[in-house]
Amino acid sequence: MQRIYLDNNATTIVDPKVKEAMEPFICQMYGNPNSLHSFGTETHPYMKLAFDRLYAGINASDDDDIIITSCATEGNNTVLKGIYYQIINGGKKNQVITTQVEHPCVAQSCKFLETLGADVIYLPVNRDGVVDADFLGEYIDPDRTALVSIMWANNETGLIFPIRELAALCRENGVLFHTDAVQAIGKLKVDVHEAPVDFLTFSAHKFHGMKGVGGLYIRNGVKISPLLHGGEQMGGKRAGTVNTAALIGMGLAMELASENLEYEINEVKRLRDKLEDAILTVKGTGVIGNREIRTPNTILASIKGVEGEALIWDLNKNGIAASTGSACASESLESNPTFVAMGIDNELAHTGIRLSLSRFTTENEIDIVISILTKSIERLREISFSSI
Ligand code: 7TS
Repeated sequence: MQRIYLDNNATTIVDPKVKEAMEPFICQMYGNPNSLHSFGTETHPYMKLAFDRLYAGINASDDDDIIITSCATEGNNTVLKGIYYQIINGGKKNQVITTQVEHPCVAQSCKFLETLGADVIYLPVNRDGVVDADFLGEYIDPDRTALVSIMWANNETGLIFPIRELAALCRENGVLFHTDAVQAIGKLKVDVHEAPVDFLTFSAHKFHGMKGVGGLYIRNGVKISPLLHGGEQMGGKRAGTVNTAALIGMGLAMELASENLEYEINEVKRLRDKLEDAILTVKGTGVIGNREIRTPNTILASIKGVEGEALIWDLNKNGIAASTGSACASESLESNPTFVAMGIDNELAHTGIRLSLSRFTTENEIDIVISILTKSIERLREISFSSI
């Protein structure tokens, strides 16, 4: 049976070119990059190239920092806890503003900061499923707000937040701004000059690099306490021996993400729209959010009368990998803040599935998915109807 992977918001295939670039650093050039001998020093030019590619990928300046982390969860924890110890703890600015739809690694870090005495505001999203600058402006208090943390694009819906405006507003008010750009890299133009963010998190496995490696961008001059203390790696901002092979692979993955951006925005979107149109021809279906303000690869569909999980199982039996919209961010779709804000009724909300494509998805695969998915929906509806 042919297997088709449509869960690219959870993780992506490693690009074979990335795998090839990493291989020499596993069993040949395996020295610790901090060692003085040639096993260590011979990795330096490759690591420098990887950093150059990461800086170019998000248009960072030479004097900004990018620290290498183990994942986006670490990057996001570093920002939130780092800001606590740098600014909030015992100071006058003790407020963090975030949204109700962040990934759990941001949401749970915020909950933890609350136990330490921080005041956290969780903004609801509007009817478009995002937060706009006017709304954020009502909550920012330059004397009290230490940090605003808002994702660039949502992992469940794909909806894109107006990061340029949100970051600019924070800059005007002297408030630090962090964005979790995990779902944006490779799908949207990410430029830290156009969008004046102070911190930005990314994770290689979401853009065809390895799992277990990511990056945190820190604007020049912005101070943050490290999460991991130890050696002097990453200029003292993140101790621990870096995963050399994974970093070198992530550098190439970032360059390939930039090179393939046009393809993603046009061709992946075309395939996504084809699948979405086919889903919408089935009676009683809905897709969350305007497709023009969604990442080009994502569909969160809702299918009346069909349990999301039952559909995932049925698709899986037929070789298709998708996920329920609730996989990461919320207990159930009925209580999903995006669904609530967008007025999606309970019955539709109960029945979500997320389909996420990548540049490795083919037209033939989409045609097969359309055929299997529409039959699955029909079959599951018959079963649920006959069991009433
Ligand atoms: N932030 C966002 C927006 C994410 O989508 C994810 C993973 C993370 C952070 C965590 O990344 P990691 O590098 O620590 O793994 N999101 C998902 C998802 O949507 N389904 O599975 C994982």
